[in-house]
Amino acid sequence: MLQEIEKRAREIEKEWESNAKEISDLKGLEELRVRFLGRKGLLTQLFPLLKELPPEEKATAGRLLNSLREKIQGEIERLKAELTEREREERLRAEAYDFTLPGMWRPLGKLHPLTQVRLEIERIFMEMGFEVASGPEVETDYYNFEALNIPEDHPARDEWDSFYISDGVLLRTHTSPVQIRVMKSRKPPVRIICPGRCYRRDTPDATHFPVFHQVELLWVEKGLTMAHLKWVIEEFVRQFFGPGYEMRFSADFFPFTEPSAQVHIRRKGGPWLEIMGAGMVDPAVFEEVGYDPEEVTGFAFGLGIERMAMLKYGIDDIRLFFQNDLRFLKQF
Ligand code: FA5
Repeated sequence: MLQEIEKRAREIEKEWESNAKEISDLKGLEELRVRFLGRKGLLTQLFPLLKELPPEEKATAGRLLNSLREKIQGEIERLKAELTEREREERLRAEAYDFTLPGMWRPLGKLHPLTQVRLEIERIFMEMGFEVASGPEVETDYYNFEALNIPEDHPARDEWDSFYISDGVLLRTHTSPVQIRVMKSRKPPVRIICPGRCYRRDTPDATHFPVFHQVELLWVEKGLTMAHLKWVIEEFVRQFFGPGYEMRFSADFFPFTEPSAQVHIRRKGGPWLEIMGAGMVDPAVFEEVGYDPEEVTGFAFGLGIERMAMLKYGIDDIRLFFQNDLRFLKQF
């Protein structure tokens, strides 16, 4: 019986040793502990046999089994500490940031310079008390020409040659039709600006493009004069450009304003650039929209956003805005 127990103990020890070598995680270790030392464990099962041995053999076998149990227990403790540490390190390694990796790079978009300029223009006029209005880019002959006192055979139409969608329907050549739409829809006083895209059959050159942007302004109220017009434009130019620029008014003609003017701007010493047409609203236009020209007066202008941007940023060719060359666009 003693030999039998000793033999079993040796086998268990061997089996433990080979099993313990294979262990790679805490879960496996716990399974092994249960298999050898658990309530029905391989080693545990030998202890009841001691009762059947004579006293002197019992002591020998008892020592043997106890020392084996202690050995296994000791190794379990050691493995447990080792595996815990290893698992902690693995977790840390998986969670840790590698600061030597290259950073993630995401290109950041920007507003197009024309959009930036438009927003700046809107800001200045909104602070002066103007409201932003809008109208369609596909317009009828009536709003684009007729109602603005430009009848069908008027020579001014040549200047604003456009792209026609169908008979009497065209891509608007300026933002002035919005004046008509707004005045027809409400009573004076009116104080609006209208930024928007315009189209003309202009051959592209350094200062012209077939698609461009204007900002229309219209102020109608009792008692407005040319002096108000001049102040609004001067104040706007002062805020938009700051010092270092010069402005000049000169006489012009538009069928829908009387008198009419054009405004040129230049950087001190640079070439003049026409930025807008302006004038006092013609009585014929007021009559067309149902306002009484004896009662109210008003003024309007239409300025070119591209030209404003060219002057502000020192750009000498309008075509750069539409080429989408990132080397150009990134500068703003
Ligand atoms: C007009 O379009 C009038 N509607 C302006 C106006 C409004 C006058 C209200 C009186 C009262 P004009 O054709 O001059 O006017 O154009 C005004 C501005 O638009 C020009 O000064 C210029 O800055 C810009 N512009 C005109 N055509 C082009 C183009 N092909 N490319 C770029 N900018 C242009």
